[in-house]
Amino acid sequence: RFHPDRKATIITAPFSGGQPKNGTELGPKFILDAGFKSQIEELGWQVDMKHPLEGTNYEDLRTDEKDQQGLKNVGIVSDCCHRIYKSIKETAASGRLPITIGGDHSIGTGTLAAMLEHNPDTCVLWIDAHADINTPSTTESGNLHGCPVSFVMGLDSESYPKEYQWVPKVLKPNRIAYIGLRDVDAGEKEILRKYNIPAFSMHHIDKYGIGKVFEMALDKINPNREFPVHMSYDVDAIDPSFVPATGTRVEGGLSLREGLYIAEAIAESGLLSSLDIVETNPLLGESQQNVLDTVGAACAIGRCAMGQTLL
Ligand code: 4U7
Ligand code: MN
Ligand code: MN
Ligand code: MN
Repeated sequence: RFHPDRKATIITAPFSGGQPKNGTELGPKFILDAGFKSQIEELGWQVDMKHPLEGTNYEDLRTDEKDQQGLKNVGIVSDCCHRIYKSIKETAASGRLPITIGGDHSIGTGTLAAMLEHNPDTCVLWIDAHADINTPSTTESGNLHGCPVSFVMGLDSESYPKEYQWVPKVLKPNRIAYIGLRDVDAGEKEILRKYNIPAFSMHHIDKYGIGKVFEMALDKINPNREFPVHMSYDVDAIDPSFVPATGTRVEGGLSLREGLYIAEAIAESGLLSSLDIVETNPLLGESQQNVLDTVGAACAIGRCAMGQTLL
């Protein structure tokens, strides 16, 4: 069991440069205003905070233009990820469990790089409607929140912009598993197949049930349940009827209970070593209730992963 002394650090990542919509940068504020820190403290964790993006003005610099390579906002995304990376490395080195609150999922490059350098045995559960494994050559949108996994894997590395050269290529394809997929680009499917990356889609969840799928995912990447697990949780994995305030909604997602079950199960395993909760966009709800539901779900994911419903 990792982190028996229950010390965690909330790392805020108010960032939207990995995708084109305003508001993702407000995720951390809404989640914290909903009482997230004290909710985790009530579970017996000692919690402190880090704000590695303080003093930046990425929102003013974000554009919707593609560079010659077809990528958007490479400079700010790389800078942001590097700050997150340093902050998480420090946090993990001090023996605390980093909980990174986004922000869009482009920050995943920073978290993955930090946790895999901290412990190269780390394996990854990527909970998402999307595979986020586009490379600069396969991405059609040019939005870097669709690419965070590829950079740390070093896929198509000859196509990387110079800004990304600091990223260590530390993630092996047999150390990441996906749960919740239902919108995967053709180029991404090819990558998943080519590297034989374990990917559990909504189809598998319907077929086997979420309990079995969770076990199957861990069996692939962590068969002896010995390695620490980084869980990167994109709230769009959960169906938009429960989590409407997010930028890339895809129908037919996890029920709220299935989504929380995944977080509870990782807590139950005792293997969690770090957690991202990303892609909450409080400006995208059509009503106040939509925003409350989404922020509430993001907080619940965090509480469940940190042990709330363990009896
Ligand atoms: B998220 C997409 F084309 N694959 O690359 C892309 F469908 O972090 C979506 O999972 C990426 O929300 C979604 O732009 C990124 C698209
Ligand atoms: Mn997604
Ligand atoms: Mn994502
Ligand atoms: Mn999204």
